[in-house]
Amino acid sequence: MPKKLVLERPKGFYEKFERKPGDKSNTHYCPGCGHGVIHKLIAEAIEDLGIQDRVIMVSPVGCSVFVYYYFKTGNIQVAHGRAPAVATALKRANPKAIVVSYQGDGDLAAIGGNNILQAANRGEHITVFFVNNAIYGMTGGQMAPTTLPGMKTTTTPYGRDEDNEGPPMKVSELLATLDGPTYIERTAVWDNKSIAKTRMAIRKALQCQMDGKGFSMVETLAACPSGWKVDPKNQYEWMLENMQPFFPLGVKKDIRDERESWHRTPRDNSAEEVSEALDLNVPDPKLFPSEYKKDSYRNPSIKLAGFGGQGILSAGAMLANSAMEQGYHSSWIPSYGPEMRGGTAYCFVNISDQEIGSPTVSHPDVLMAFNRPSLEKFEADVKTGGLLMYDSTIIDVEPTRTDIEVLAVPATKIADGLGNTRMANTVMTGAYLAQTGILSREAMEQTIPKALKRKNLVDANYLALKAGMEFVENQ
Ligand SMILES: Cc1ncc(C[n+]2csc(CCOP(=O)(O)OP(=O)(O)O)c2C)c(N)n1
Ligand code: SF4
Repeated sequence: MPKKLVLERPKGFYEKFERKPGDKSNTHYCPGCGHGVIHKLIAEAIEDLGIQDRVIMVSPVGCSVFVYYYFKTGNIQVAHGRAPAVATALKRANPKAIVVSYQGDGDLAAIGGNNILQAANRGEHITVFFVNNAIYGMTGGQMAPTTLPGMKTTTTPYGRDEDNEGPPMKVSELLATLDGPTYIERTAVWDNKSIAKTRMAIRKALQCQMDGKGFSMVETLAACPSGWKVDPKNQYEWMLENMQPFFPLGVKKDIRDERESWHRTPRDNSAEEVSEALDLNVPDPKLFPSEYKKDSYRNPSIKLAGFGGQGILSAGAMLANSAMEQGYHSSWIPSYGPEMRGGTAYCFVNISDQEIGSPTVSHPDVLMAFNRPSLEKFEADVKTGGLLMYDSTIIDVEPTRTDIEVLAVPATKIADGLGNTRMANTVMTGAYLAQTGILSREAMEQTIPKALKRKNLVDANYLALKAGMEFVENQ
């Protein structure tokens, strides 16, 4: 009986591509684009290897940004060039997942050059499909690190000049020199034979990860007729003539047989071990009990904002540290302006009796504004029912919100009375403690000497803390 040929979409793809209304059967790629062929080979491999329920595709920025509309797998879309870093995290958090980073040459070799280098060097257990079409396709055909000598692009209108722009980057050869990777092969999709080899290489790379053998990558030379301004009918000849000489095909590294199968196990150190290694005090939750003034003051997310040099970041760090001393979970993230003095500075602090999901704060429960631009910029972000504290010595406007609690603290004036206006941050911190009761003065007093580089300022800061607290208590 003759074999029946069945043409159907691989199960690794969605049945319908729901990217936009209308035609649900086609991808967004231009006619002749290499991405479509490579997608199909990967989708077939996922189906045949039986790993669809374990695959997480990491899609890049570039023409293949919409990978997640096509692959019926786990999907995550990431910032330009950062796929190897995100893939690293996904794999380390889910060692049983098969994590695939799909990247173009602008994404992988230009903006993400260091990302791929470090991930390969660490021997991350991920699989990278690197589509080398020698150009930035999505943005209209600029030079990529892999652009060929003499090739005209919008940024090399006279052709890539090796004296000026350097020669094309051979990423596979480069990564193959590292100890980390296990399997690296360069293939192409310019005729049936090369497509068959790419099919095999894709399967080997995925199998390498399934076997726990470490980092695998397949670089595939692919067409971008739109970027190259080449008629799709002639693209294969063009590739053979122009790409092949610079990017020799073949296996660049393959030590799968020599490598033991191994899996990275996430570190699972106890709180005591971490505290000992980092020389931290093990917090005793009973040491300084909180006396919340209101239930809404529990578990605050706080934004402190002002000019660089006002001690915004150190006030935030002191709050987060003393929360830790008191047995809370806490987080602190600084944000620096480019200037050392006088630029903007703000930080996010979370204090919680629960684990903290995300350290960033877009809508704070508490805003501490230390200058007028910060008040004007961030007042609107405070959650309804939240608390806005501002330094009324230097902010000469009043907040306008009526659905939040507002506390004007003449922090700079109080600090000036104590001999140093730069302690306004500690005054404000004291006011916050007294207003909310969330942290004890004792916990804060333990933190101050650790936070201050100049030890002669410790006593003055104790006074500033006390003065801030008394200001609120005497209201
Ligand atoms: C941070 C950042 N920088 C620049 C861009 C603009 N940008 C979008 S796609 C792209 C190049 C993509 O080229 P490549 O990785 O070769 O993929 P292709 O489009 O050829 O598939 C650039 C520079 C961006 N989106 N984000
Ligand atoms: S611009 Fe190039 S890479 Fe992008 S879809 Fe079109 S042919 Fe493919």
